Amino acid sequence: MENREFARLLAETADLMEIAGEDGFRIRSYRNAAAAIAGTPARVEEMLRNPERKVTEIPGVGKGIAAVLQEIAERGSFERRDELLKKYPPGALEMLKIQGLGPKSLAVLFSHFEPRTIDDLEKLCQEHKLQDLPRMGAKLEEKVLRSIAQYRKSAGRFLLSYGSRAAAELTAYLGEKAGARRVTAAGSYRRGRETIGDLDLLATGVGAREALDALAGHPSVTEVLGKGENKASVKYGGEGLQVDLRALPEESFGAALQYFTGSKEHNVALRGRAQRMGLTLNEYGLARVEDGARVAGATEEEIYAALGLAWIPPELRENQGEIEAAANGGLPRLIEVGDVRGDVHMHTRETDGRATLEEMAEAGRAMGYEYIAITDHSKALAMANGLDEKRVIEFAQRVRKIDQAKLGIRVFSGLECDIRKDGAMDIEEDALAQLDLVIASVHSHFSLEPAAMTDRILRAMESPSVRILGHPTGRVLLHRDAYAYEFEQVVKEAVRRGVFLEINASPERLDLHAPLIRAAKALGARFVISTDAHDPKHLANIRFGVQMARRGWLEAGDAINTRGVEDFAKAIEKS
Ligand code: DGT
Ligand code: CA
Ligand code: CA
Ligand code: ZN
Repeated sequence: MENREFARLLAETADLMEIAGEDGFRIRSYRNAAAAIAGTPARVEEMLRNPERKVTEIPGVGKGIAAVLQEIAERGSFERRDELLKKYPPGALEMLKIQGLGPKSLAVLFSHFEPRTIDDLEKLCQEHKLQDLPRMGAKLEEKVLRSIAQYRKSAGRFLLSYGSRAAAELTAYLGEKAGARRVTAAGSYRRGRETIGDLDLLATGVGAREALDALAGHPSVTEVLGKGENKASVKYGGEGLQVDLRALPEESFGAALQYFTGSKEHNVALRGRAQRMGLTLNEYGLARVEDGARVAGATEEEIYAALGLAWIPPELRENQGEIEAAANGGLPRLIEVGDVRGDVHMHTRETDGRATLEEMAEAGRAMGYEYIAITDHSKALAMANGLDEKRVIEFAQRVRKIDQAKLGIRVFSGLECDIRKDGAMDIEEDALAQLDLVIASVHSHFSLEPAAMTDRILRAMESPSVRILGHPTGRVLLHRDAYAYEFEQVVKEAVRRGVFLEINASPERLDLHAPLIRAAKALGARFVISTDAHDPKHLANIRFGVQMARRGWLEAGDAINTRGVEDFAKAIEKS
């Protein structure tokens, strides 16, 4: 079992304890332990098995939690959790995922009504029952209804980053256990969609059949949904990601990869093209209709070529004009991870990050970057210990003094400055002017009327120091929708003022998303791709941001942080 799985069970139980109105100290100890376990590099499962190690070495894990972890490792749950799950309806954990309903509100709700499922909760809101309860009103009912709709849309989907960990783990495992030489991930995962419904794996060549059996034996596989000659389907991990593994002969690998990469819309359009050329395309290959003679199938390249097309990168396969572009030499030369020369949005211990400036610089250097920008939070984010004017100035001076040659990487002094409700910047202009790079971000009041939100962001960009609009739509995947505003108007203003739009590579955000990236590019926008790292290891998330940029048809030149350090410095000079 993975650390995050242990952490999830603890955090979930803490929520239930809070609904039950239990002692705050105990609840906190569960939450702290959950956070520590999620962030610890050592594997809890391993530590529990190894007599020379103790889980109590993890800060925040005492004897009590250690016993709980032991129980989880043995049977996947623990006594306290089971008791609480019995006390509350089965839908309670789901209801906790609904925005606007914290444990405290749920406690009140449960003491007056008996909703057992999300559907019951929805009905209570529609019948305006929440309004009768203390500190709840019509606004909350609306918010909960919106959030339920959002929850239903996202239920059963998984973050791309989760798919990525699962794919890496399973591919390595199948190689080791079954000697499978070639296991490749297809489906929405390969297309780099920000969330995936399930994970589609293909095995070809040596060990492919054996891989079907081996998959069922993986320690994180909780259920085998089906297993046949050529296919196995399983549930993986505590949240039940479905994994489909298909075994294929070598000669149809390209056709199968093409077929199972999708998207369905792309495939339908491609098959139409094949038909018009007297060909038929399926997961086994491309063949002539008249005599069934095989034309292509071993590689994707030969299939696309036989259809008169350049090979189309998976990220573009959404039937959004990529087939036409591939036919007439109009495909973009998509940006690649290696093009990125600096990461320009990250946090340190100064606010809510985990590492020091020097550690982040070292991590940036290890990524092969020429530069980074440290962009901690501003004071409006009091919970994150955001910087006030005085600390902003001190920080800028500190960066000026550090020995950049010794660090081996250029460090820009920056700030992720909150945009207040009225559009004012959270930090005085004089202090902002001392910094190399200011990102303006919305972190509060997400549900303003669209017109007010538009004005708010437009006003923020009036600050001459602002160079980047951070995570421009504010969405949090599977959790919170984008806030509404006049995107086009904001982009036009950003273009006019030389403000770059962020493609935030944090796996929970991936904001901007592809259609908006493409729309913004058409309006002349330029971008930065940055990770918003709160830990040195988050810098590796850049690849998800790059994948999003690729889905938005971006080339290297469209992102400012593909430039060398001097050019980048010039691009962020204040107007
Ligand atoms: P997901 O899993 O919801 O994130 O999205 P996909 O795109 O991975 O969809 P999935 O797993 O149902 O199928 C994987 C690919 O296989 C899909 O992108 C295209 C192909 N495929 C599956 N079923 C069909 C089908 O009935 N017709 C066509 N044309 N393609 C299909
Ligand atoms: Ca899939
Ligand atoms: Ca599938
Ligand atoms: Zn932010």
